[in-house]
Amino acid sequence: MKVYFCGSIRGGRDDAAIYRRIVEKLKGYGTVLTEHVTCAELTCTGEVSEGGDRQIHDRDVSWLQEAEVVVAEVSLPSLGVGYELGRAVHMKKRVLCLFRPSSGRRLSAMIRGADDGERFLVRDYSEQEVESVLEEFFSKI
Ligand code: 6K6
Repeated sequence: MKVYFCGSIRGGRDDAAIYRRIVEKLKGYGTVLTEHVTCAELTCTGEVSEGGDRQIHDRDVSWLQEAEVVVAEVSLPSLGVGYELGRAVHMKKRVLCLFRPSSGRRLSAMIRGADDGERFLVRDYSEQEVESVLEEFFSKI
C-alpha cells in the first residue's frame, strides 16, 4: 500500500518529532511516499530546493495520485497541507487527519467539517495515542 503523509514544512516545523513517529508507524503498513516531511535538519525547512517550487508541487501531486491512503497531521496550520487535502478529496482518496487538541488551536472548519465518517476522517488524539490511533484506522481498511 502506498501512503502519502502530509505535515507542515513552511507552515512551521514544531511538530517534526511527531511527524517522525507517525511515519515510522506508517512504514509498517506500506510505502510512505513523503518521508522528507519528517526531516529534522535545518536544511529540510523547504526554503531551498534544487528544482524549485514547481518541481516540488508537480512531484507531490503525482505522488498523491499514486497513493491509496493520505494521512495528515493538521495540528500546525499549513497552506500546503490544506491544499494537499483538497486535492486528495477531489481524487477521492481515503484520508485520515490527525489533530491534537493540546495544541491549543481550533482546527479549521474546512477540515473538521469535511469529515464524512467514511472516506475523510478527522481524529482528535493525544501524543501518547498516536500509534494506537493509526492501528485502529488501518485495521478498518
Ligand atoms: C525538502 C525536504 C523538506 O522539504 C523539502 C523541500 N520542500 C518540499 N518538499 C516536498 N514536499 C513539500 C515541500 N514543501 C511543501 N511540501 C508539501 O506540502 C509536503 O507534502 C507537505 O505535506 C506540505 C507542507 O506545506 P507547507 O505549506 O507547510 O510548506
